[in-house]
Amino acid sequence: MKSSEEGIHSASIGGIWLSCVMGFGGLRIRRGNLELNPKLPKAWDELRFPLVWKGQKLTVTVEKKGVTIANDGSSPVSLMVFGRSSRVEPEASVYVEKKTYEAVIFDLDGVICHTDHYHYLAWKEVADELGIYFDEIINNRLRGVSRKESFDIILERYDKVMREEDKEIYLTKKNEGYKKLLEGMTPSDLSAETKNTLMELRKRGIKLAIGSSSKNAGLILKQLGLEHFFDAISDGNAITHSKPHPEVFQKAASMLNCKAENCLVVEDAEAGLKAAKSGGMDCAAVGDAVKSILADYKLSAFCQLLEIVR
Ligand code: B16
Ligand code: MG
Repeated sequence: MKSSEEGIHSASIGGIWLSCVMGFGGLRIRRGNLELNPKLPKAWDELRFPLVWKGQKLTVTVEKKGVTIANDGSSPVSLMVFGRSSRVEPEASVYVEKKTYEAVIFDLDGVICHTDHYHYLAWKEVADELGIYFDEIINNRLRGVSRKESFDIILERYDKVMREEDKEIYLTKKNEGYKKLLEGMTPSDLSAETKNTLMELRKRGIKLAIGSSSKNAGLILKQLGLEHFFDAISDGNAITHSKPHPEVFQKAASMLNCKAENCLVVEDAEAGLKAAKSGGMDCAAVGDAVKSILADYKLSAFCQLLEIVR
């Protein structure tokens, strides 16, 4: 009772196990999936614990730079380690290295804020005027794609050929409608979770940038009260190729003076994930993009970034 050097009180063993395995080992069971997100105290070199998961005997060894999971069972085990999906075959082990990121590059529409719905409403008005069928599923294809390319996707269902000068008229109309909707945005449109996560990343010394295809990125950030928050803003005004080309993220990385492999991109669009991967960057998906095989991390909540970037 005086101190643990005389032994540990048996009634505390469960608490100690929880502190080590769930605390430093970062073990969680979320939506029926096993997750490991370990972080060792500075003075520890290693933490090892046995585990039985769905009848399979595992041994988890946490070191400073990564984790080894050994499967002594007879069936494969799938789990998430540092936010990445891993699979350990029977009588085998895998080592997962902890990645460290210097910078996070955020897509804007659909990630930092939900202007993706405003895009939908503005396009819907144009489509209705032209008698073109348009719904939220088609709208998903416009995520991350430039204004002009978005209109070309909508026009796939148009039975006439539109002249370039007429296209320009509708593009302007759409943008005016969209900007009108943006006028109603205020800093309260930035969710508390997003704001707190951004602040915490900043506190951890991570460089933060925007990588958006939108030419309205500056206006959106101003409406949200974030015009001076990011270390770099790379947007649709300064690029010649829209996502899935990596240019917008490469520009952001170079503005931050960071190598591609040290950047993590956060995206809600398949086009954006492709852009990140072809630029040599890891990517975390939010929203519908989590279904993509390109996503290195699948976020079900924005604040999960804090488990990946630390
Ligand atoms: P604008 P992101 C993209 O922004 C949108 O996802 C996409 O739907 C839009 O067409 C594009 O910006 C261009 O936007 O018309 O404002 O220039 O997701 O890359 O931040
Ligand atoms: Mg987006």
